[in-house]
Amino acid sequence: MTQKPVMHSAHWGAFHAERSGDQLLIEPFGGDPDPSPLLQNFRHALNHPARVARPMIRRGWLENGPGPDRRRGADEYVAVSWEEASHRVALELKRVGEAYGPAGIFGGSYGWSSAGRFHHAQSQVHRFLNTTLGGYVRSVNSYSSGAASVLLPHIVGDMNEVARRGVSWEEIAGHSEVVLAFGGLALKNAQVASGGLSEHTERGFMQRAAQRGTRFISVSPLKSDLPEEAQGEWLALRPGTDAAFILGLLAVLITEGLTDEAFLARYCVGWPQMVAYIRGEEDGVVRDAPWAAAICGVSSDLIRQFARQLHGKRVLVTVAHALQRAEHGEQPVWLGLVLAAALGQPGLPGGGYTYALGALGHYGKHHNLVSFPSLPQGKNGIDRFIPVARIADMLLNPGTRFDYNGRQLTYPHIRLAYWAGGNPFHHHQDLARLRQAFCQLDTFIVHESVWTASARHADIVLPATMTLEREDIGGAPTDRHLIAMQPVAQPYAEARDDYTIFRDLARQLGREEAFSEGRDARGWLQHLYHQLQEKLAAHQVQTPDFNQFWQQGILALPQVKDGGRMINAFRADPDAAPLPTAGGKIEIFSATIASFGYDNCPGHPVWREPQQKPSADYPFWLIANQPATRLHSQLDFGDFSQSGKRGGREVCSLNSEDAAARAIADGDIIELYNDRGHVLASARLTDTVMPGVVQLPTGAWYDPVDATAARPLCRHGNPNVLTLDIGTSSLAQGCSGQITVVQVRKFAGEVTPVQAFIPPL
Ligand SMILES: Nc1nc2c(c(=O)[nH]1)N[C@H]1C(S)=C(S)[C@@H](COP(=O)(O)OP(=O)(O)OC[C@H]3O[C@@H](n4cnc5c(=O)[nH]c(N)nc54)[C@H](O)[C@@H]3O)O[C@H]1N2
Ligand SMILES: Nc1nc2c(c(=O)[nH]1)N[C@H]1C(S)=C(S)[C@@H](COP(=O)(O)OP(=O)(O)OC[C@H]3O[C@@H](n4cnc5c(=O)[nH]c(N)nc54)[C@H](O)[C@@H]3O)O[C@H]1N2
Ligand SMILES: [Mo]
Repeated sequence: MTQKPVMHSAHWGAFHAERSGDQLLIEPFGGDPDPSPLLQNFRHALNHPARVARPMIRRGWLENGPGPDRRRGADEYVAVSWEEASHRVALELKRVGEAYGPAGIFGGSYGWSSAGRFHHAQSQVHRFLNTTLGGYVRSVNSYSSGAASVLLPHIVGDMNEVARRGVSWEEIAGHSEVVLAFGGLALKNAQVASGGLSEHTERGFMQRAAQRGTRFISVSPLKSDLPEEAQGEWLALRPGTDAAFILGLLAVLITEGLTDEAFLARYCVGWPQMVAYIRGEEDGVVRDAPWAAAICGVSSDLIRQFARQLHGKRVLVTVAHALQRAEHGEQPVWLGLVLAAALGQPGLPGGGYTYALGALGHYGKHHNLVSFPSLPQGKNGIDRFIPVARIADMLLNPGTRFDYNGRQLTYPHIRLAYWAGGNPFHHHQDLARLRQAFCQLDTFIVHESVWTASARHADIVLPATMTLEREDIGGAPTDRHLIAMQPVAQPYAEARDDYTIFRDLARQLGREEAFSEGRDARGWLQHLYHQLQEKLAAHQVQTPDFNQFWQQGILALPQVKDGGRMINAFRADPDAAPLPTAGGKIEIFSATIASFGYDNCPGHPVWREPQQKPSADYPFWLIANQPATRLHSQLDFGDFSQSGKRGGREVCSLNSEDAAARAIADGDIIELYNDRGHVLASARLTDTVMPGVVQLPTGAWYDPVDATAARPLCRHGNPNVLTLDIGTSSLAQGCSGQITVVQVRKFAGEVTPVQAFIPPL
């Protein structure tokens, strides 16, 4: 059966979809100059065997009732009717709510879910818990930018202002002479933006800039972090050592009189403290080029030449999210800013500092005049939270105190966790420890459309529709198209959308009106669209009515060119337009951060030895970065994601010489391991990964041979079996999962097929 193509949108692009038999034909939106191949992951997704067909309850929970249980992750499931499932969920929420209040419920529900702004699952969970149970323990910051989003407001300004309204791609194409990208500018990453992006323009901008003569330099352990189009240079640096490298560059600039002292004096606070630290006046350690070279694995000559080449040029420094997703991840973010300041660049067209350029399709873009309204969340009656990546610590250590951004907080005792639209067994570190943490709960409820590892650890799994099975509106503040996301199929089996599930639960809890305000899903879409119309009308912009918008499928929105707004005004007149920091200037030294007294994040940026570093037992750095073939774990069974695997297993790239030393051939199944577990992957030999480094992307669904093992073996290739679960520092407590240390060998055990996509019993 073939139907008319409909308009739809994902985090990785807008498209037309049409059913043809059991396949979907996907045609990228015609206005997209460089559509993402990730779209092809939808092709066979609708009826994939990994779909959750019916409400399911874990046998142990069904038989014994709520309570801590070590069988989570290794139990059977029993199919139940919707009536029974939602009745049991409602009763359990009532029980926990009455006994412990909102402080017993964790509703952070971190995760990317789908592009539609109404069915945004995390917003639905929050609204539901606020309107029915009076609130929940929430999570703050993100896995993306945990360290940076806490640090940047202290030293220059809000992260979104710096990343999204920093230096624009247009300015780079027109003005930058050097783009120094720590962590590179991989096009694989800019394919994606939350809420969707209808036009992929990074490739074109890099081409334009390179043609004009911009010199792109990628500092990274992987050559692939800079696309061909940039015609750039690759500087291979040991992972986790960028802070030392930048200190070495600063030392050269200082010694050779190449710093912009006038800029530093007028626009910054704390440069003298930085200089004293580099010169060793604080502790006797001189941080010069040879000192940095020994840490980073490059020559001191290279550091000297590199520093000299930056002087006198229009230089833009950008630091990828990846660098701060590591122990002391605050430091390279801070030092990137200090380097830009020492060169006197912030506020000049195409120069200065921008955070995470190219890491997401949002960054370096223009903004819509007004943004699409989000679903109102209601009021959370309690103010208890954790930094998002401290979830396992919280579940394992209730009542324990921890540091965060100058505060001492206490982990609450969580009895029930509710998740929709995220996959903690994708995003979190040290999965064996995470399983232990989830085993402490009384009850773990998950809405999912597919049997992810998180669903397999839940007590109650409620089948959710996929985005393709419902109507919604897709939009992002940096995308000039609003998309009417039209359904292409009926819900799979018994799946329901998150809103319908919550509305039914709210009814059983006697709070339906508070949750729904009497609207069905279409009613909410119209309501949110009308709010957008009103916001635009206040700027004299007329828009078609909802029905017309729905028929045309797309609406072009007016934008403003506000890139660099904050920093340009500051440069023009720092007294009239101070930065939103304590001193109104760029803080090379922050008295606020110093006052917190954290040795792992003092008042000015530093180099601190990480707890993890290569050793005789675990000599390799593992880079666990974002996958090129999917968004996180989403649609890992999809056509494009599968095309990147070998024999169904994830591919691990390693340097040919390292492989030869271990008699590993291309295509061999290798085992990566450390104290936390073992992971199998297919070896790919290459010279584009520096020696001493192996790379295994995130997102292969966790497939433990024995989930209850203390050091589990994942036969599919999920690197979070191996990553260490510690915060970046006492300041931000961010996720540090980007890098860890491992040993690698040819796998000698029995190889069994990947079973991650076969639903549990
Ligand atoms: N080691 C390591 N770990 C990392 C990172 C790293 O660099 N290294 N990166 C981190 C980063 S930056 C991030 S953002 C996280 C990402 O972590 P997540 O955002 O948790 O990952 P996703 O795979 O996007 O999870 C979204 C889930 O929502 C489900 N879903 C989609 N739509 C709906 C819906 O409408 N309703 C419901 N109920 N479910 C839906 C999908 O099936 C999927 O399972 O991972 C982090 N983890
Ligand atoms: N295709 C695709 N794109 C995505 C995502 C996805 O899942 N798939 N996820 C999106 C999300 S939610 C986010 S937050 C962003 C994340 O954006 P990032 O965190 O920046 O992305 P990564 O690919 O994890 O890392 C970028 C590169 O940094 C390099 N790197 C790692 N460690 C170091 C280091 O210590 N020093 C230096 N100099 N370089 C290092 C690695 O080689 C890596 O390829 O990506 C977004 N884009
Ligand atoms: Mo992220």
